[in-house]
Amino acid sequence: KMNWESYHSIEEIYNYLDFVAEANDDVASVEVYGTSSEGRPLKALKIKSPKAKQAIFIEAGIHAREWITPATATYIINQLFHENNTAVRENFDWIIVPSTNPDGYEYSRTTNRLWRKTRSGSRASKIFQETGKMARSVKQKKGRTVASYRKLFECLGVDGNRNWDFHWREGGSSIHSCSETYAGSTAFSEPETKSLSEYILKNTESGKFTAYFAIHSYSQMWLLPWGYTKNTPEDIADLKRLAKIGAEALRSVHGTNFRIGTTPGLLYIASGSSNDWAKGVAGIKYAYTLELRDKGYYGFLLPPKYILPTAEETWNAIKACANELVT
Ligand code: 0X9
Ligand code: ZN
Repeated sequence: KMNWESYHSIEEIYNYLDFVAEANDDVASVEVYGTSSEGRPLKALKIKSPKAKQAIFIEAGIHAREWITPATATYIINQLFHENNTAVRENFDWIIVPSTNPDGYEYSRTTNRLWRKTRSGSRASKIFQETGKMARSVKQKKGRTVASYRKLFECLGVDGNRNWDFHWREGGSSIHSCSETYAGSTAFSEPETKSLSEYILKNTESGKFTAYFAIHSYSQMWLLPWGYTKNTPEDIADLKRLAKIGAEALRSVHGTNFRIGTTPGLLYIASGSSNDWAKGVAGIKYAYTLELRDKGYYGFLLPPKYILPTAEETWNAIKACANELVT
């Protein structure tokens, strides 16, 4: 089982997904849509509703240190199976991925709390450090020195929210592997983003997905596309209208205020994000990024006592959006 009084390991989160799928095996299933760089399964919870005409996709945890986001995603799953929410659940198919970056999450839990990126390169780096030899997975180039290999392994991982193949490596992302916003050597260099994108497209075939929530922390913002440009999509008024409904529902629970705006408007230009790709490539109309609590007092280190209130208000926001989309 699960609780929302403390932050849980990826194993506990995955066990919870399995538990929910087993307890509701008529409608829910766990799908392993890929494998992380370090070999962990990438797991989604899928809910199939026979009469649903629309579907909602929710991803969390692409940034390792944003612990409140996997916790909120499991809470949303919990609520979807609460008897009070049967109607909203049955109006949609749902896919929820509580941790799209399990390697980074575990690294943040065990080694470096403020880790953000994936952990690609970590296996090869470990082999190199322990044996001085190159892993077979690393393409060896002629004339490379030991020092240049050491350099290669100095900085690991890629920003999963700069790695998507839509305006990849344009503004607000870095070509330097040590940067926190490193875009990767190619678009979709990371198994975590590549397989997630393929999984989304596979499920988008039916054209059912109308809403996409990329859940992040922190700063209490409801971010609208685009991230890669200051221009806005032509249907921005529709996106703003639904965002207002969501933010108002969110505020009504504990009084938490969310600002609504585009990423460049409220933060900075960011290209290669999942949010932009979901709208620009997968064609999901209502594609949002939510930045959960708080506004920086605790920042990423949000204490466990705030998990429940944060999850409650976020669920209420998503529920309000869902209800608005059906009626
Ligand atoms: O920079 C990011 O990736 C996100 N902020 S965070 O502090 N969680 O790292 C914001 C991304 C928003 N991007 C789009 N809406 N496209
Ligand atoms: Zn983030």
